[in-house]
Amino acid sequence: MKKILLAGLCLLALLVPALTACNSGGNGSGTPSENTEGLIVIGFSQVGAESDWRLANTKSMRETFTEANGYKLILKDAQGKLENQITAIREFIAQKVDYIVFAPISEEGWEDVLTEARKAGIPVVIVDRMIKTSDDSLYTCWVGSDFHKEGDTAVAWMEATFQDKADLKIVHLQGSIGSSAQIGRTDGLGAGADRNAGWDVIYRATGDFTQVKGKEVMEYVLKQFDRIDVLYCENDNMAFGAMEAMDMAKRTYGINGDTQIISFDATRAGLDATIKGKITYNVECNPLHGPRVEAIIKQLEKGETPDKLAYVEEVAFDAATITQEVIDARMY
Ligand code: GYE
Repeated sequence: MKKILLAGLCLLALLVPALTACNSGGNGSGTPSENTEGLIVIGFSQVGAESDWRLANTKSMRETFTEANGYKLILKDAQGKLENQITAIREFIAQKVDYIVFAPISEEGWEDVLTEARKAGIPVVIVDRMIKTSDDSLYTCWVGSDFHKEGDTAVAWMEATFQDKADLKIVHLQGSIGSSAQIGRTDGLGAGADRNAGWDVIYRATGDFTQVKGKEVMEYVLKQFDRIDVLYCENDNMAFGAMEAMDMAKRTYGINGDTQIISFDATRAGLDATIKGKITYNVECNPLHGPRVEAIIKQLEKGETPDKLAYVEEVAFDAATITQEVIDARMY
């Protein structure tokens, strides 16, 4: 028995340095539990699967961080819960992954776990949404969208389009409260309503970025209000849900209807609805972050310093001018 134990220990002593040496991930040295020889180990904590945008984002990460490309991707779906995301990051630290990548569910709540990651010497790349912290040494860098700009783009279009209207009844369907995407898009409308005396936000509620909740909220809203000029909807999936509710209630929407829908994401399905005139204006949010995160990791592997903050270029689509070619060229 003793002999077996001794032999086991000797084997372990031989293996540990070998595994550590093979684990080429630069700063984050260690021994992840699975067989990762020669691969860079990425722990990626994803928000969930709430929308088409999110599915496209997960796909982009999976397609980029393949073993053929030299990576071992450990992807954890937090199912929309902050505590799951924190647990996932703690697991990545315990596993000694080479890089932690995460899309924060909300902006607050990261100081403790990121301090632990920093102590463990594991670089942290934030993707998509942002965190709120007074200590930006808690993360290596961030890449994602300018959500305030997205909100401002939508509102600038509203100001130009509805300038002749004395008053505007607006329903505001918000994304998951506390997420950067919600905060930026909501702030845009808030500033627009402050500037334009005739704008009246008659109802505001969250639909959590999902089609089901978008529909549910809209069913309630339609019972309360006969006149809705604008539905400012913080993503395509909630807009699809709201459209279902409006169809059922026999309310008209779109360029020829009573309610103009403004949406965000401009996914392929969102643009299909835009070219059909169901969504009047759709602000793009690009989910294809896999290659962007990979470019950052390549820089870090070479000892270079990536930009602390990198914003993705985005445009917006008007039902009046969008073309089928734009939709056909879309990757998501
Ligand atoms: O707009 C929404 C998703 O954070 C940009 O999250 C992302 C948002 C996106 O669920 O559809």
